[in-house]
Amino acid sequence: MVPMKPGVRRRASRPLAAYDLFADLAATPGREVIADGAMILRGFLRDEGEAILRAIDSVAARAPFRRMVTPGGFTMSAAMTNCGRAGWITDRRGYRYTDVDPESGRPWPELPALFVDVARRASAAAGFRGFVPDACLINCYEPGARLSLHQDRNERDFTAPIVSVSLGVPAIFLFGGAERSERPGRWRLEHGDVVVWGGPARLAFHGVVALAEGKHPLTGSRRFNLTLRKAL
Ligand code: MD3
Ligand code: FE
Repeated sequence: MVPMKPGVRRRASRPLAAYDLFADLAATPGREVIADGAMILRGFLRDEGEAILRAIDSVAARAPFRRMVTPGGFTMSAAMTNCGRAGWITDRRGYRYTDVDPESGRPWPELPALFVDVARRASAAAGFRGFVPDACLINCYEPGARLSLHQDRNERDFTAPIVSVSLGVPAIFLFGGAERSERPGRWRLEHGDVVVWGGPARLAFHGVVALAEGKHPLTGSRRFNLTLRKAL
């Protein structure tokens, strides 16, 4: 038997695997719990921002950022690209993962080893075991760009967490509940902050408020977000 820390309650039955240490790790300084299963790791990658931005540049050299069209015909305000075995796209036919970049017909660039390592370290810091991403969506926000409330549902396995990395100009992140109608909470995410979303938070509604004007020494007026996922 593993002795239980006093004051830490665990579920009698664990509904979702690989998430059993969440409550203990949430008590670490610099951690903020958004909801059960969703944890901010403040400044987790502050010292690695430049290296991650260089890796984003090398992905974008082979698969340039582009603004995609939703099935309803709207052009998204954030520009996106992907790396990994699967890349998330949207067009008039729907939202889905593809193994090739539709703009070039070539496979998406490989996941940089640094991104795989970041996903492993961050998910472990939030108590999720064995997370290996195969997809990374990279979002680029200019002032005014936003992401309306949505769920991430195009992945096959909802037991895997999602790791998101914020770089550049800070943004206000919206975190709602299981229903779109639930009024979302607001969380400011800054350069180097990482959020891990899993367990009961995996299918929560979320979005990003229109980016304010700002200046960051490494990205100028822009914000980048990496979303590391297990898509396949
Ligand atoms: C909460 N991107 O690309 S990832 C997205 O800042 C997306 O660009 C946001 O949402 C951005 O789909 C932030 C944060 C995120 C990702 C998945 C989640 C939050 C989540 C899944 C469940 C709950
Ligand atoms: Fe999302």
